Amino acid sequence: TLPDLVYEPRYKSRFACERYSPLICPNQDLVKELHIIKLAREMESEERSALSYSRAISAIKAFPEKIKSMSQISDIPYLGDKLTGMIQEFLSKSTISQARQLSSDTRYQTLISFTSVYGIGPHTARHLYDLGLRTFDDLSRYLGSDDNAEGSGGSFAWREGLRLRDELSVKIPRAEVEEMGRLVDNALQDILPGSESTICGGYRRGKLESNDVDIVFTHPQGQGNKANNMIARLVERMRKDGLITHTMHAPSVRSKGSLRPPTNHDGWDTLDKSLTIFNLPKTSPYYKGIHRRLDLIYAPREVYWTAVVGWTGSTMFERDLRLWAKQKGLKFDSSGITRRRDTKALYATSERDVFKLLELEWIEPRLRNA
Ligand code: TTP
Ligand code: MN
Ligand code: MN
Ligand code: MN
Repeated sequence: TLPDLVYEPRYKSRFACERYSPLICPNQDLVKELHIIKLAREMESEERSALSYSRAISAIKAFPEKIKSMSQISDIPYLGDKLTGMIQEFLSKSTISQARQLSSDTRYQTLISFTSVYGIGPHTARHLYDLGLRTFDDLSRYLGSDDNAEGSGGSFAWREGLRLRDELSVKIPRAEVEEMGRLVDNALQDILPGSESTICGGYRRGKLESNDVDIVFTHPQGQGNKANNMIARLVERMRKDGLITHTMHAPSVRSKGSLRPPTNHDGWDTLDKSLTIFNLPKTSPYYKGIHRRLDLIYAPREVYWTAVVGWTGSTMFERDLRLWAKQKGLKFDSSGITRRRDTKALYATSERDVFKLLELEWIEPRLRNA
């Protein structure tokens, strides 16, 4: 038989992990407009609707040419009647009326600004909005009044989040991300020589500016999920050096001495991690006195490359990696790949090997901006 000579463009795939998704696509203006509607759905916790928009946006990101007529889009997956109508509107007016309405809507604007406070999600933001709060000043007055009903734990975290909000909303340029990576690696080599670390997240996908820094690390002898509390030791070391000022989530500390198995606490993976607030030393040439968000993730040696793939993202790419794996009889998350029928663990020896095990064609990090 003849080989299949019909070239199937990748953008047609229903799986983001098969498509090439550049950081900036030819239809970026359309994507921006749809993104507003998606965010509005997220703010209202309309998860299904938000996911439909995410899927459509992600599919459009992989389309290789500028959309000029409706005839071009028939092969793009996830474009139902509603989305098709919006694209039609965009082609004639260069805007989408629903997106325009939303961007000038007080509720939308307020919910977006409240969720920009670390620790405040859509649910809390809606609650605060319903109490009549509209500005950060309203929010600080409310938190300061001590007659709020949120309980001390919640309001303490928000107060810190609010205090740091302006700093944490400043994006991090690549050079500073790299400086942070060096400082983390130095600390790591001090406590455990021979450790290895990779800066993942948006930085690895080529973003010029990141919202935070995600670093996955391991050690050649590191086995088991906790591996001598590597996360706790690294965080403690960096705290002593003044590099880390806050830790928001540290499962290793909470479950210290506990015999419970690792839990899939955040719905992502079971890896040991700490979500921290980082501060460059004054001696650094990049020092600007701005706190940064830093996520540290420890991966046992045998799942290091799976963790690197899992934390490189994008979120849609990760979501579809999980669905793709399922369809192949496998289970994928950052903490490992397992075969479903016998729960046998499959270990990858490189990033490319992760793709190979999943029977996926290689896609470089910069094309994973799904
Ligand atoms: P994020 O840091 O949330 O996002 P990002 O790095 O893509 O973009 P930026 O920080 O500039 O806003 O997450 C990094 C990747 O890690 C994300 O694409 C999916 C994955 N991830 C997890 O595996 N577990 C988690 O708990 C989160 C939040 C993300
Ligand atoms: Mn938030
Ligand atoms: Mn990130
Ligand atoms: Mn992160």
